[in-house]
Amino acid sequence: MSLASAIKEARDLVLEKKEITIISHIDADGIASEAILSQAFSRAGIEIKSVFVRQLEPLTMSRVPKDSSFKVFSDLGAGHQQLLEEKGLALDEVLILDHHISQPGKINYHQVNTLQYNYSKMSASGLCYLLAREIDSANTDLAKISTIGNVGDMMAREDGGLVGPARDIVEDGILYGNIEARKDIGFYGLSTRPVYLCLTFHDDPFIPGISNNQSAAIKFIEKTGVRLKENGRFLVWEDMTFDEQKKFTSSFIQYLLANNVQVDKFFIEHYMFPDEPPRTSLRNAQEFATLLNACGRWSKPRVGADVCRGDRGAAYRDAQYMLTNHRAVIRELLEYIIDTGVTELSHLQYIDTGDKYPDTIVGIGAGMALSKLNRRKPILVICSLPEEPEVCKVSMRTNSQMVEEGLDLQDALCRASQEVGGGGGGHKIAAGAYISKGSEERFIGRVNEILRGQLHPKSSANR
Ligand SMILES: [Mn+2]
Repeated sequence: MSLASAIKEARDLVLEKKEITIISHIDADGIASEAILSQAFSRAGIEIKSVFVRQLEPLTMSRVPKDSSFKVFSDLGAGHQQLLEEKGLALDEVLILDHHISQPGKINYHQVNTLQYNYSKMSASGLCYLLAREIDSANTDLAKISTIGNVGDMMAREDGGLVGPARDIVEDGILYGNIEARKDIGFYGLSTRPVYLCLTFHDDPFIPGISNNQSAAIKFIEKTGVRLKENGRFLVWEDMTFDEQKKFTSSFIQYLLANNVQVDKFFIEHYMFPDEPPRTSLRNAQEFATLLNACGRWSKPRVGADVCRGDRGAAYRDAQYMLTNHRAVIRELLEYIIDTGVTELSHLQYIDTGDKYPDTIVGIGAGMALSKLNRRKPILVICSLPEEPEVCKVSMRTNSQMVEEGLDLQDALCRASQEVGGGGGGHKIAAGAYISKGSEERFIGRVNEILRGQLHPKSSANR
């Protein structure tokens, strides 16, 4: 069956229902998924309820209501079908829309999974959008939310933009008029971050002499002749005139060439939202996704979903507050890692942050710390989980240079965690795992060996 016909089947399934409970994940993709489904279903006259969970486990399953409503699981469910069975959910009560690896149980639930169609570059919010559009072709306004989810789940990370069906969804948004796709300099924060900070914080690829060096970044901008400030306020990329952007870009390219850095890696496709106010986090997919992630990580996914649904009052204020808080804690974690120092092994560096920081942000902090440490050694951060004292969470980050040289963190963490009875997943550049307390040392040693094997595949040390 093709994806299109699977989506049609899913539509027939939901359209005959009167009440639906949406169960979704708390990250940007899960929040976007819920915001898309809730709107598509309500517009079709279906009564809806939503539940957000951090992950499906016996404990969180209790939040899935035992009632007559049809259950739609988005951005989760595929890997935990056994839990749905244990909950007593019957075959005709469930639809799963997911992009994670499926673990079939005894009941063969209705499932649409991107992996069934070999689409590894589209996440759950992509599937939710396709379903929404199948329910009513007028739902193309939701392509924007889907694009936020796809970008938030790093689907655009490896190819300089979204590709395949996720890119087709962008096209719907362009036609509708609420997305603008623009190939531009690959800075994060085009709408809210002063350009000199975009330069300072840009560390992958690393800009020699400029990354992590604020005064050099300011000097560079001054040299290009574009305005650094206007009326005492630092300019963000979007504030600059087209001519200034052109001028900046050509100086930047010259600088990269002079420093032997591959230029094309610095240009990516951005997804801008012309219907949102300039200089806000709502203005482009990357920053909007960060806003949603901040809501999820501070246990307020519903606030993020309300912002997706258009709330620019209380929900937007709360979301902005969480974003500010989110950034402050990440900055604190970053300082903690740098001040405390990491332990270096031959092929990685690690630190245990214990229970000092929430496990939901250690990965981000690790990624930011990496550029200030030895960039050739991936960073591994271990932290404990307050609700699960038997388990540690591991987050690991590297950069595109090291991925190009052969590193694959997902492979390393999956293999090493399985050997100690845990589990892992993620991407080549960023991955995570859960392991049992007490196995940390053995686990880290194994990850180090696997990374060595990835970099030196022919060496005899790699078995
Ligand atoms: Mn996802």
